[in-house]
Amino acid sequence: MERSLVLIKPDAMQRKLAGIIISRFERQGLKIVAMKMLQMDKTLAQQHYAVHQGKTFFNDLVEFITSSPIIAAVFEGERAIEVIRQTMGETDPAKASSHTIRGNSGLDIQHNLVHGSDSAENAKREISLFFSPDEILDYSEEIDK
Ligand code: IDP
Ligand code: MG
Repeated sequence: MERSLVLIKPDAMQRKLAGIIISRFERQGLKIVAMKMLQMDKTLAQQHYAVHQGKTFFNDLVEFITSSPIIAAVFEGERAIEVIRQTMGETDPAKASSHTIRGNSGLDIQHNLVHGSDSAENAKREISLFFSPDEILDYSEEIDK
């Protein structure tokens, strides 16, 4: 069982695509175990995107991700990291398959709607930036009538 951090980015919130994005991951059999809406500050953005520090697009990326509220969520399931990356599509919507979220609805490489962790190690690090352990809630997938 794996967990991945998903961010519904400012462009997705502004375009009212949050529900569709969440729904696509749920339909892949992934379970929401944490979720919150927040506006990221510069410190959190720089920590979250620390691997990109020094790149040409870093400052624009931090400015964009902090520009408006987002939804942060933890999805859990088998191969969750890979399933989410495949469902999102490639970073640049112009290169992503039209069957993916980014390929179908993303506008450009910055406005690509969604973040998903790219490895188990990064998922762990990213989840801990957004959620304390007691905000991650496990529950059965059986319907409890
Ligand atoms: P990912 O989101 O598919 O994992 P990364 O390479 O980790 O892609 O880049 C993080 C984010 O930075 C991307 O989702 C995108 O919003 C932004 N980004 C990446 N490359 C560029 C670029 O060349 N120009 C502008 N923004 C970029
Ligand atoms: Mg990445």
